[in-house]
Amino acid sequence: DEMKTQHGVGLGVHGEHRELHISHLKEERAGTQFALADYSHENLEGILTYDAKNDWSSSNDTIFTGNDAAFNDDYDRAAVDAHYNSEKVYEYFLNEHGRNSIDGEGMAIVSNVHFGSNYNNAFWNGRNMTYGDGDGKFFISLSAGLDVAAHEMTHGVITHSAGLVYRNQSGALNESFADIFGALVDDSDWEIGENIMAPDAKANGVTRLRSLSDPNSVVVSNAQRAAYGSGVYPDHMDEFYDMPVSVDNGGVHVNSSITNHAAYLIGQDIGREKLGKIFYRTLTVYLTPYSNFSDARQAALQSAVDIYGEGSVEEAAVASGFDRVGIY
Ligand code: ASN
Ligand code: ZN
Repeated sequence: DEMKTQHGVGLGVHGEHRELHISHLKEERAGTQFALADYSHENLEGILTYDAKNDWSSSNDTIFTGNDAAFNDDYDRAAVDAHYNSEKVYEYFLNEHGRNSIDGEGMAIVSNVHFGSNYNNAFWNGRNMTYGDGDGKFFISLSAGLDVAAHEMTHGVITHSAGLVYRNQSGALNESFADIFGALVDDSDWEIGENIMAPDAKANGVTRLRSLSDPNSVVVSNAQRAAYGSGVYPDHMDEFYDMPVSVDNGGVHVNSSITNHAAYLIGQDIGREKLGKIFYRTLTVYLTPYSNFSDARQAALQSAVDIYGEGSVEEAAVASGFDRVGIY
């Protein structure tokens, strides 16, 4: 098959008009098709969007295709957003941090959409991103969230950098960096998942998944509540959930909110761009697989000193942010 870079268009989950990089796929028997395969970026293997076709395999390799360059069908929407958002996250890491893709060496960025049936989640499986369609009650298609895409892709960046082990405090840091970069990629808000909530969730007051600015304002999910007892996301070490590893890998999705909130406080002081610089350096230069919250504080302080100097206001902002959530 010969694949040639093309310009395409599509409709996003919320009806946005999207400009896309796609490919022209010439197959002798099947006729001419267009694929969500973006080969337009120099030194990048590609941004590829696959169709899981409601199967429960997250490592299929069927490229998402259409008969023309306009991906406007209802079924296309989740794929259009995964494809579009992947490119946005790629550009963020490249332009803000000089990182070329997930591994820093131009590896292909692969998303699988229409994973499973009514699946209310998205994940990084160690090699690619995978998105459920949601059940339409709690979630809509999860690829509709740029912050969700950035969260999942950051898990990939972490795999290829600090390698934070996915349990207890190192796991909560893994989750937290995914949320922090999720929030930083996604324009100006400090919320995660505000674009993927479905009507029933909103009717019950669940308007986002997590909040970096005010973690306490979000109640933990039904599934989490069963395990944690009722509760809200913590914003201070006084509220740390001491969970067994059998529960959410030791509470990685809730204790992450403590360092999330520290990042928010730092961002309030010095702005999102400097926060991103400091936390990117923290993640890619200093953190290691078993780093804990206290290590993250030290690493962020050192990163601030490296970039902005000893005694800088940026260093002070980092100290203050971690102080205020009780991490020393
Ligand atoms: N969406 C979740 C995450 O990225 C899925 C999971 O718990 N693995 O963390
Ligand atoms: Zn995650």
